Amino acid sequence: MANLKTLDVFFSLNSFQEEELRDKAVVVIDVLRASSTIVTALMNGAKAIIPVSDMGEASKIAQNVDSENYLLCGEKDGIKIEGYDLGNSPREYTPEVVGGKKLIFNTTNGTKAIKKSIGSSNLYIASFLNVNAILKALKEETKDIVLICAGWKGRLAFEDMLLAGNIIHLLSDGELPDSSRDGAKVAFGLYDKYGDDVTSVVHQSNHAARLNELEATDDIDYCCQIDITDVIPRLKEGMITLKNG
Ligand code: 3SL
Repeated sequence: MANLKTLDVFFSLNSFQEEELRDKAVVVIDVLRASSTIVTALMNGAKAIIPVSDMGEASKIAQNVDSENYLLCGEKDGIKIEGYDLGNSPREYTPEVVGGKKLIFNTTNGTKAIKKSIGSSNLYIASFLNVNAILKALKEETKDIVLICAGWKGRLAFEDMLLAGNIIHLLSDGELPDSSRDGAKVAFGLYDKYGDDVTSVVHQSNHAARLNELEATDDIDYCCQIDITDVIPRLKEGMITLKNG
């Protein structure tokens, strides 16, 4: 971890100000389910994902693009938005559906966290599905690193903090770095305690309970898979594309 300066974790999209991200390398995490869906879409051949903050912004963009090449995607409170092509189950984002398309993506917390982080120096999207690929990108970074957990409506989400802790463990070979700020220490400790059994602890989280009510239990198992892909989603000029794509 030769180049690492400081390492911090913000526990929700309401727990930081945009200015705090200036000149930082940022990783946005929303395990259930926005960041897992973004990773899956790129893995399955989507050309780009345009994150938006709300329905107004999504429909403004949708009105001005060629609908053959774009899909309108996302959810509100976990439920697919009426009139959208896709919801937020990563399992909907198959190669047949998203291959070659650009996606306008609007979610309750995840895309808001991404939009709020746009002023950072580099912005990546992490999930358990691509954790080692993100590690590789972070090892090349010379900036301070901030892991942003999207959380749920301003609250902490266990699964996001768990992945943040996993990333810190991997970055530091299991030793808490001296450069860790308080948020990083908490995430590191959480992963230390629960990291041996990611799937079963994530199933016990508050967000898993919400997804169970929406009959999206299979999405939880899907999002807890470790390293099924080496895609590194990175935001550039308002679009998320593959870092080396
Ligand atoms: O909050 C979000 O961005 C979503 O990922 C929430 S949900 O998993 O679709 O409920």
